Amino acid sequence: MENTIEQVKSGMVALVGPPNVGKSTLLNTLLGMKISIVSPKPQTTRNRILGVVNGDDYQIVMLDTPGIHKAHNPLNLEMVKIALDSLADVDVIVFMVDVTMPLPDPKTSTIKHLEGCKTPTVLLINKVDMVDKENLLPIIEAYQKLFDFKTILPVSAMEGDGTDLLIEELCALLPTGPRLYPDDIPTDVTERFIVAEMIREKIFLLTGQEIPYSTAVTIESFKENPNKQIVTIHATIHVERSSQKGIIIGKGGKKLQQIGTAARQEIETLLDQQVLLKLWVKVQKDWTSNPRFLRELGF
Ligand SMILES: Nc1nc2c(ncn2[C@@H]2O[C@H](COP(=O)(O)OP(=O)(O)OP(=O)(O)O)[C@@H](O)[C@H]2O)c(=O)[nH]1
Ligand SMILES: [Mg+2]
Repeated sequence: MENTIEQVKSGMVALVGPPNVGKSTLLNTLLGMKISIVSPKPQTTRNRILGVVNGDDYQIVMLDTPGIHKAHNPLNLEMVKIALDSLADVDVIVFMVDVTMPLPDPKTSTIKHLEGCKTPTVLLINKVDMVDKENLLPIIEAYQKLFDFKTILPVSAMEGDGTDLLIEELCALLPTGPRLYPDDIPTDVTERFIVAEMIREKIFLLTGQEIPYSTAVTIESFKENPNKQIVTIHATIHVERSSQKGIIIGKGGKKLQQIGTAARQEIETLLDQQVLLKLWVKVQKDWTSNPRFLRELGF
């Protein structure tokens, strides 16, 4: 009997661009589930988040990445490095911009990182739900002059507008081969990682100023009750200074409670189980520039 491996359009795609343009939103929309956290603040994503988008005749392995920005401290330098490293060894680059933002300067902006890359690059102009359609053409034409994009697609990652066309375009650029990942596993990140990220997302949503950028979350324990009724999760929120600890905890513990409730609800949806979430806040002095702690966080 002949043993043939199914051949499909299959390969790796890096999703890169400036912060806050909607990269993580797009990954979640394509997957039909939330694995990558989203917030209205820039520099939300800190890691490379792999998502496997499967169709009957394709498998797109998409890498969501931190927004490329001018980095100063070691944490941000690591984040930008993760994004730039993802440009190597992919079959296609998807570069995303926000239609409401001014056109980038090709010499100084993130676009300069595409120069010299031989990999075919698709430009996604995201958030088109925010502008009138008739204003799009001049924007597309202006981007055409900036770089030799294979194609330029206006999309709304949030509303899923233009994503079918994106998949078609990616399939046209991907090689034919076997699927690289099993087709029933949407990501390579662990549940523990996503849980920590969901807590971090709530901190991005519920606190201001420098607090989100001074915060990291680690999972201390993750215990499933033998009768599978409830999962108990203990997590630590690390901050850089003791004044920040007070802000995260809030008056009478209110802020921490808000963060915990919002995170728990989302973790319950993810795990499809009841969750008991316990949060601690710990000062890890100046952790964003502490190489050892950054290593502990997986950087
Ligand atoms: N109106 C509109 N808003 C969007 C769309 N896509 C994303 N957003 C919003 O834009 C903000 C940033 O979205 P993210 O997906 O976190 O952006 P990102 O590029 O992953 O950001 P970083 O991880 O910080 O680099 C959030 O408030 C999203 O809800 C879109 O298509 N339309
Ligand atoms: Mg992101």
